[in-house]
Amino acid sequence: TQLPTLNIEIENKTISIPIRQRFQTIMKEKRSNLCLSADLTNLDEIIELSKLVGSNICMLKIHSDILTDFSLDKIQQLKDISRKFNFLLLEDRKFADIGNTVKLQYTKGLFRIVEWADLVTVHVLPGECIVQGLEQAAQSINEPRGCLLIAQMSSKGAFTDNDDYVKGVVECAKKYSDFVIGFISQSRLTTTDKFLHCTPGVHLNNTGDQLGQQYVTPRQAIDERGADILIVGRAILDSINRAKTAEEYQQQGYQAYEEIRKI
Ligand code: 5BU
Repeated sequence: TQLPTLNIEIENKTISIPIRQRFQTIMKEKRSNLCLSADLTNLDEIIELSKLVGSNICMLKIHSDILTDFSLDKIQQLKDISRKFNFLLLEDRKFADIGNTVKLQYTKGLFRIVEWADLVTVHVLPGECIVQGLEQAAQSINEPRGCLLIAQMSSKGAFTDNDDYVKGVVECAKKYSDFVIGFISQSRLTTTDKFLHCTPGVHLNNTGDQLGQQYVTPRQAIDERGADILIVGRAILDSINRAKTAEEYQQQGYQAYEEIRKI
């Protein structure tokens, strides 16, 4: 099945860009492998923050179910900003149910995620049917959509710390590689550059939080954890100057990425 692609008009010619290629182009053009995890409970505040750091990030990740003021109007505003500043929107939904249910969760309810999120996160615990359900639902939208499979987690004692499980996730990614563009991971899982490895648990000053989160530095995430994309939340959100801190993570992250991945 052919997934819809983003149609962009250039000199009256329409070209189609698949989401994987678009992501890689954004990273190169903006010299950024920084994904801001905007874990704030107010969408108005996220909208303002996205304008402040829009030029520093390649992706903005949100949890729509923690927002107290979610509306489709406001999420459309965020989508417009993401197009203007050229970054992707990731809804960290962590789908984890059977194909039929995730299809409904992706398209219906208050959030109608498929209408605005370029990417979503997915647990493969239920088996490959979860990816089939989401991919089917994505075909109702005339814009490119993709997902990141959660292969490994950053939290202490995660049950994803199991080789057989991770192997299964990688197999699933290979089988559905039109829709699956990468992983949420804590190590390099494939030798090809086809799959983007996105790594949460990144902080320059802390080693963890009180609830099991475990941090490494941007350089360690890339060098030791095989990251392409750094997912950074509180290190930026809790800093005194969010814009300046985002710029620091962008610069440190991309410099290490260029050196280590030799791109
Ligand atoms: P932090 O503030 O940088 O710790 O936030 C990390 C974000 O990444 C947060 O939104 C988590 O829900 C998300 N996350 C994570 O921390 N670890 C994981 O393994 C996965 C997601 Br999957």
